[in-house]
Formats: sequence, C-alpha cells, structure tokens
Amino acid sequence: MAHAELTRPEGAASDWTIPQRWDAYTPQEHATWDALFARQARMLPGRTAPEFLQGLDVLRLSKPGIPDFEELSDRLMKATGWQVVAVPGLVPDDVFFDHLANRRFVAGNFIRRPDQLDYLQEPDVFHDVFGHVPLLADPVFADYMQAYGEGGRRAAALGVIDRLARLYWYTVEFGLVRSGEGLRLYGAGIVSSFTESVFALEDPSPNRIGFDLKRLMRTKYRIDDFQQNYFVIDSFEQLLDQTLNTDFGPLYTELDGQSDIEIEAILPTDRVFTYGTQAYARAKMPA
Ligand code: HBI
Ligand code: FE
Repeated sequence: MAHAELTRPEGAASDWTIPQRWDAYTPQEHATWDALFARQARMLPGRTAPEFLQGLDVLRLSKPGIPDFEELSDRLMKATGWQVVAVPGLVPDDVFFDHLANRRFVAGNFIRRPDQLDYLQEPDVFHDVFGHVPLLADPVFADYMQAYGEGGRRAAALGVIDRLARLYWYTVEFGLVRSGEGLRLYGAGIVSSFTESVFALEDPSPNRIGFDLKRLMRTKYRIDDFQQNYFVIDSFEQLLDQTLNTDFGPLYTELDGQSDIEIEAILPTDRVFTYGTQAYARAKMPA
C-alpha cells in the first residue's frame, strides 16, 4: 500500500521506534486489552491455526493487561529470534521492510478507545500484538516474515511495492490455511477482529481460493470492509517455500503485461474451496 507522506513524530528515533512506556497505560487501557482478548479467546479454538494458538501459549499472551514489549521480546527472541518494537502508528514502507528484514516487528503502542472495540483504521497494540505476534513464535512463519521484509526492500528499489503488498494483504493479514479438519484462520486482520473471524470462515458470501502466488499478485483487494475473497495456503511451509524459491524480478516483469483481476472473480484455473454468493458485498452496493 502506498501511504501519503508520513511525518516522523518528534521523539521517534530515525527508525521510527519510540519507548513503549508500559507504565503509562491506564487501568482502563489494560481493561480494553483484556476485553478484546477475552472475546477473541472464546472465538478462536477450532477456528484458528494450531500454530497461532501455540504462539499465544508460548508467549504467555493470556496474562492480563497490555503486554510489556520487553518481556514479550525476551520470550519471542528465545523462540525464533524476533523482537517487538514500539512505533507511533503507520511507518513508511522502507522503514517497515527494514525492521522485518532484521526480525523486528513494529507494533503501535496505543490502544483503541472503548467505543472502537470493533473497528479502527490504524493498527493499534491489540491488532499488532494479538494479531501478528503469536505466529512470529512459529519458526516457519518467522522466516516467511523476514523474507517478506527482504523482498519488500527489493520491490521498493524496483518501484513495485503495490504488487508485493498484495502478498502481505492476502497472507499475513487475511490468510486462511488448510488443516485436517477444514479451513483455519491465520491472518492478523481476521484473528484480531471479532466479526471477521466468523465471516472469513463461515459466511457463504466470500470466495475461498487456493493460494497461487502469480494469481494473487494480480488480484485487487479492499481495505474498507470484509474481504470478498480469501486465499487458502496448504501450510506455512508452502508459503515460505514459494516465497524463497520464486525469482520475483522476472515475475514482476511478467505481471507488468497482465491485467488486474477483480476481487470477486473466479478463474477456470482456480482451485476453489468455496464459491461465494457475494451476498454480503452485494447488499452493500449502492442501488
Ligand atoms: N507500518 N506500523 C506499520 N504497520 C504495518 O503493517 C505497515 C506499516 N507501514 C507500511 C505497511 N505496513 C505496508 O504498506 C507494507 O506491507 C507494504
Ligand atoms: Fe496488520
């Protein structure tokens, strides 16, 4: 995603990090975390990838209150060599990629207001930590995220960030994964959302299509509502292997000559898990 010019706030370091200031959270802010956590914890067993649930456990994320990033980073460092660092909000693409390539995940240090439990636009500490960090305790996913950061730096140099951002969107944020007992959630945008964690898995509206890197990088996406299409990976190994074994330079060149695919389109070559009715999106269209 290309962002309008972001200005580095005063007090942020050149890599945009800031102190988390864990001591400054109010009891009400910790209570907001606890309320969000309790709601998702009820939702996720049987819906989420086992690797995600295991990450919650390894990182002791069920401990009450907003996690202290130092303690969290200690546990994460032992598991996979990743750290969590605080930032004021969205950071420029190059800064974001640089952190990932160095196995640092940037997390907003602020938490949403009690009247924003269901939706807010900027990634806060609940989305970033609850949504993203558990899978960073999984060795394979941890390597995938680093590879994405390295790929991002190369894509930036080639001026093709928008294409690569689709990969992040349809995997890290909104991905589904197969399991022996059906599909499971792993995307951070889904698992941190009370409403989308049901919609993504159970609603008849969206398509659910097998992961195909080239196809995915041609597919548009929406940032303002539930997805109309989810891509399903077979495993995190598949995701990492395809990312490491694809030469993205020639792929970008090849994709240059090809048209974008509409969000809700299904192609004859797609491996379809669910043909969506698109009822949800249609009901919202202007008459
Ligand atoms: N900054 N804090 C933060 N979190 C993100 O997820 C993020 C960002 N900056 C850029 C960005 N994501 C994406 O645009 C890149 O994946 C392309
Ligand atoms: Fe996110």
